[in-house]
Amino acid sequence: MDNQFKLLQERLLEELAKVKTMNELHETKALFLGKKSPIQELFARMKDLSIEEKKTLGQKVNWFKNYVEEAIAKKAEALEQAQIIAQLESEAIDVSLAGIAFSLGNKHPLTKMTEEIEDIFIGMGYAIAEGPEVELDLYNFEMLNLPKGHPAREMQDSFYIDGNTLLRTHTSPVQVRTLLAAKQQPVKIICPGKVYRRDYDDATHSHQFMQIEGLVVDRGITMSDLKGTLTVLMQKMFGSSLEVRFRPSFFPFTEPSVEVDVTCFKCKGHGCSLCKNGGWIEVLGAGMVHPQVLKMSGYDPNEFQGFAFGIGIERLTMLRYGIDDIRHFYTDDLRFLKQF
Ligand code: 2U9
Repeated sequence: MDNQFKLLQERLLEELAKVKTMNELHETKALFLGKKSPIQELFARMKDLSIEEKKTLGQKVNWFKNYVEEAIAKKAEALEQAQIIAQLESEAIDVSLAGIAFSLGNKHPLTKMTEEIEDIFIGMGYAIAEGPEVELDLYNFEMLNLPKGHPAREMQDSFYIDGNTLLRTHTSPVQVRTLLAAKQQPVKIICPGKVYRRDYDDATHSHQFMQIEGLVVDRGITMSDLKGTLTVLMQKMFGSSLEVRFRPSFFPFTEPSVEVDVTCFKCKGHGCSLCKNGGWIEVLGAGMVHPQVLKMSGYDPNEFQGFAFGIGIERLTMLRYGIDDIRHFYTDDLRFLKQF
């Protein structure tokens, strides 16, 4: 009998040595303690033994059972440990390896300039309005005091889609749409966006460029509101010591109209190549909204007045950073774009 246990013990150790997985371990356990195992056979045989024999065999069987369970538990622990070690090894990170460099992009200079101007106007209580780039002749020209055949239309040679539809030549139609929707309520907006003109592309012209236009319509708006607002804008952008000059000009949609110059921010007005020795740089156009334009959008010019302005984003960005060719903005050369 003792010999039988010894053999079982040896077989158990042999089997356990072969076990590689938890499943195999369960199978081995069943082999030695399960229903058809030799141990169960011994139990079954016990009923035919004397009390004394039962006692001795019972003790041995129990001892063997404990022995098997302990050996199985030890093997289970060893398997778990081995699995953890294998996992750790497979997931190991070599912290001394060189990393993969992430290249962080940056905003396009035109986006940066647009956002900077937007922030200044938001700070003065303006809302941002946007509209379609494919526009009706009615909103792009007619309602801005540029009827069919008006000579000023030719200065904005346009991309027509059909007789009534074109790519907008300025963002002014967004202002017209806003006025119509506001139905005689005051309006205070800026309109950033892309505009299109049939132009030959060169260092200072592009058939597509960006504008920000602004419009304030309310009771009692005067030319001094226009001057104050645009002076604040320029001083916030180029420094508080900058001087602003308003020269008479002409636009069909404003009366009176002005061109706005600032003291050259490169030479502070002494004269240099940037300001062509004049000491002043032209930065934008503006004016009081023409009474006819107010009337066409449903506002009584005797009750409402307004001022409007237009900024060419490319030109302003070129002046600020000393960029000599407008085409740099559109050719996606990283050597250019990474400088902003
Ligand atoms: C409404 C009434 C008036 C918009 C204005 C300008 C003056 C202007 C140019 C700047 C450089 C165009 O991009 S540019 O070539 N724009 O000088 N724009 S006043 O006036 C409006 C607009 C809408 C209803």
